[in-house]
Amino acid sequence: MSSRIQWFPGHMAKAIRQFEENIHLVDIVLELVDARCPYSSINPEVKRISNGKPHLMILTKADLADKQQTENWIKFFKEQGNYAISVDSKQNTTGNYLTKIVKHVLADKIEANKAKGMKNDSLRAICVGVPNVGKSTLLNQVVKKRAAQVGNRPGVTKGQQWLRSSKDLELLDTPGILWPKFQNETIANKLALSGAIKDSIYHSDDVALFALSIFRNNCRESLITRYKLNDQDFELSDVDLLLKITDKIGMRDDYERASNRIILDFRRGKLGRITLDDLSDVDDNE
Ligand SMILES: Nc1nc2c(ncn2[C@@H]2O[C@H](COP(=O)(O)OP(=O)(O)OP(=O)(O)O)[C@@H](O)[C@H]2O)c(=O)[nH]1
Ligand SMILES: [Mg+2]
Repeated sequence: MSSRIQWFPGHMAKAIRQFEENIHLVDIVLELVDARCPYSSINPEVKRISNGKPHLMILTKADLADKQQTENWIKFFKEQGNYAISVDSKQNTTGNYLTKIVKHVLADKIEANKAKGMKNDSLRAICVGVPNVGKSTLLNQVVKKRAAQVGNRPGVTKGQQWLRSSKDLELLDTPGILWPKFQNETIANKLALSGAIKDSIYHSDDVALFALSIFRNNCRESLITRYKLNDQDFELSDVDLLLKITDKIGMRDDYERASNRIILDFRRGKLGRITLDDLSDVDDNE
């Protein structure tokens, strides 16, 4: 799949360049990853560009991810020396929670500012992450208004935008960034499934087949209920299972339409809370 897709359009290069240009303006980097694929949505460029700045990993859309898996991933990231939290940005309390954590991570800086008599100096944060991960939604929660445009497709935020909260925090919202090279096709599939990649640049049947290969182990009961399957259907190959589902949900042989349905059902949480990344996916050579 990755070989067939132009992953790195010009505006991605521009977004990375802007991130590099603005890193010196901020006190902290908020790196958003999708709780459903927290490992696959880490952008290896972010740590490099952050250049040692305080860094907070935020696992977004935790309401859609498996709770236990999210805890496992947070523990993993903390063991790697990161600050890490998970959020559900649909909750109105999330903005205050994030402000509190940012102030905790920057406690030393706040103390130093006070000592210099700069008590009211704003803290500045930049928010980065793959497209559609929930950057603008989260920042809107912090500033408590719809200051940034949001939408359920990648590429909604087109340029950088400063947002200001009443709590001494200035936040730089940025367009989503994908990186030049994907380590492998699995990562590309997970990002496509979670909605980080424009629908027009992948084949929905490829992504749906990938999804079924995971879901048949992760959420078999949900598949049975939602698509009117039975246990024997799971003896079928992924391709035949997709054709079976297509038929069962009344789409005859339009497997592409059925593929889109499966992808959307996952994204909307209709198949339950599912995490695509497993700790066993971690590459020990990193
Ligand atoms: N269920 C759930 N949906 C979320 C959460 N955060 C964001 N969303 C949804 O995800 C979609 C994308 O949100 P945005 O805030 O526009 O994402 P973004 O990262 O700014 O996207 P780009 O600007 O395109 O890079 C929207 O439909 C949000 O409602 C969350 O915590 N849980
Ligand atoms: Mg945005």
